[in-house]
Amino acid sequence: MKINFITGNKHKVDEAQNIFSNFGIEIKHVNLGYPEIQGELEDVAKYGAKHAAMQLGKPVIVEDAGLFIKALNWFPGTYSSYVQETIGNKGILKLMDNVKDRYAEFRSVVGFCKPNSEPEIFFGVVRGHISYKARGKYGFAFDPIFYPERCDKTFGELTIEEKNQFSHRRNSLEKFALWYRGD
Ligand code: ITT
Repeated sequence: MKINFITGNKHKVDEAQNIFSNFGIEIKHVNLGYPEIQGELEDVAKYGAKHAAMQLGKPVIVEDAGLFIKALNWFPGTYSSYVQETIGNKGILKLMDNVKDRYAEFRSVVGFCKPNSEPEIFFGVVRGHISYKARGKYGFAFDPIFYPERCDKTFGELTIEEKNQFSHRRNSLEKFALWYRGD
């Protein structure tokens, strides 16, 4: 089984490839780009999947994700990409200076769509907290400042296989994979 994954983020492709290998699904990476409307992750994934499926003329998945920090009113959320590129992890740690409630979660929504049909979405989340210091050389973006629940390492200190055992992306892609295979 093969599926077209529309993304410009190579890290997502590597993670998805590793996750799907458990489910007998192969990925074809297509860096087509799609309009990211401003809105909730679900809306972005639905609109993006529908648009990309029409443009490619084939079934596709897209994935929209973000880091949601409770004490910052769930910022950066859907602005994660922009925030990572501008203030980065240093900026987030600064905003979290002296903040006691460090609860945060990564959320991921996979959108699947065939041309001329309506999209399906699959939601994934991983709970955790924001570190005081960036740690680790693995992963990407916010990984070095995020401790998943019941883990004494940040995502940045986990190998891709370890992160993939319980990440937000694992949860959303696994739901999709089971549905796609018809389990
Ligand atoms: P595509 O939209 O092309 O797939 P993107 O990098 O723009 O790639 P998103 O809009 O879904 O993807 O991502 C929002 C940002 O959230 C992303 O750029 C990272 O900064 C951050 N992010 C998402 N998943 C992450 C993860 O697993 N680890 C660390 N940061 C993550």
